[in-house]
Amino acid sequence: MSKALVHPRVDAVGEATARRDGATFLAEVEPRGASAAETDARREFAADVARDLALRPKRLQPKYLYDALGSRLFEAICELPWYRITRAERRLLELHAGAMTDSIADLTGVIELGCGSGEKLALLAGGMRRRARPLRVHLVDISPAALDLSARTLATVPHVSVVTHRAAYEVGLRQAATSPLRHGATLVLFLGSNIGNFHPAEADAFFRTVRRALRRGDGLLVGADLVKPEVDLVRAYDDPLGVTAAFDLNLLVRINRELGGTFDLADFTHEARWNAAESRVEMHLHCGRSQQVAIAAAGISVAFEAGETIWTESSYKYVPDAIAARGAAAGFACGEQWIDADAGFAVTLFRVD
Ligand code: AVI
Repeated sequence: MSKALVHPRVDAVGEATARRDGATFLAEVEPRGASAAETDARREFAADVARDLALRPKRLQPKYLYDALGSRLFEAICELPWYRITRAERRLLELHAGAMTDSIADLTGVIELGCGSGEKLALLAGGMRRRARPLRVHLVDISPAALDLSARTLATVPHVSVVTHRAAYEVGLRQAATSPLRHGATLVLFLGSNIGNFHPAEADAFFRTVRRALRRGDGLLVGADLVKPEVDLVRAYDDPLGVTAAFDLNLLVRINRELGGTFDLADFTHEARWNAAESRVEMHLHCGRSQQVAIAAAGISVAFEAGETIWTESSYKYVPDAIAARGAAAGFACGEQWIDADAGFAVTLFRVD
């Protein structure tokens, strides 16, 4: 592993200077009329970047991949022939929506965490076989654009009413689960293999949080990508068209634009690695030559060695029993599992008994 050093100005005077520089930069680049929430979000981004680039190996958090361009690039990834998650899950929902929802008696509410386009929820709601009562749908996402698009998609589905929560999963889940209008049973959806972007301890914490928010008779539906041959996994995350590379590199573009970074894109290349011991695909940005990169809003100048990488994302791949075991450890009963053997993808239903 590299011995590259971060060189924030560490003496008391220098630290104060760095902090003032960062604050000055943030004030200069903040668009006129930015809300307090936007200003706070940018400050948090700067603080996270400063902390994570000081780690060994250097890291950046995957949630920052999704600015407006990053979200578009992710949508394009979902259309790529080498990235099969989205289509496999859609197929399973089309085929089994009735069975997935039938086993939750008196289903009147759905909470979707990370709502995407709303298309999957529309499939599920449209495929429900018995609909004695209207279905109240809570969409939870930090992206207003995703909430908007999902709400519009679901507006075309009969008997569905929509409530949006612009919030992180945990906060939105709490808001939706404590709604005074909640009655009957609730099904939480966590689709798209988003569970794969959690490290094991985070995945366990996620299952426990959802379990705590639910009551007897409720359910949780989780989509998870499965372990498959390395060549397929690596191609899914390093596609021949370079869309995933653009998605990854855009994080540096975003740091340059929003935080006054000096990353030279020509020096960084995208890399996807299968880490078999940890059962995850890792995305890294590989630095081709040694250099210093300044990030004004974070008040840092970071040293890179040639060959060093920034680890930007992990996508854990499961075997079917392992995903069931994660839910069971949090107190769920594992109901049924639907598997697309061709693409290697599973949707698992957990119940609260
Ligand atoms: C959102 N998430 C489930 C995707 C994944 O497969 O881990 C993000 C992604 N990263 C690169 N390609 C897709």
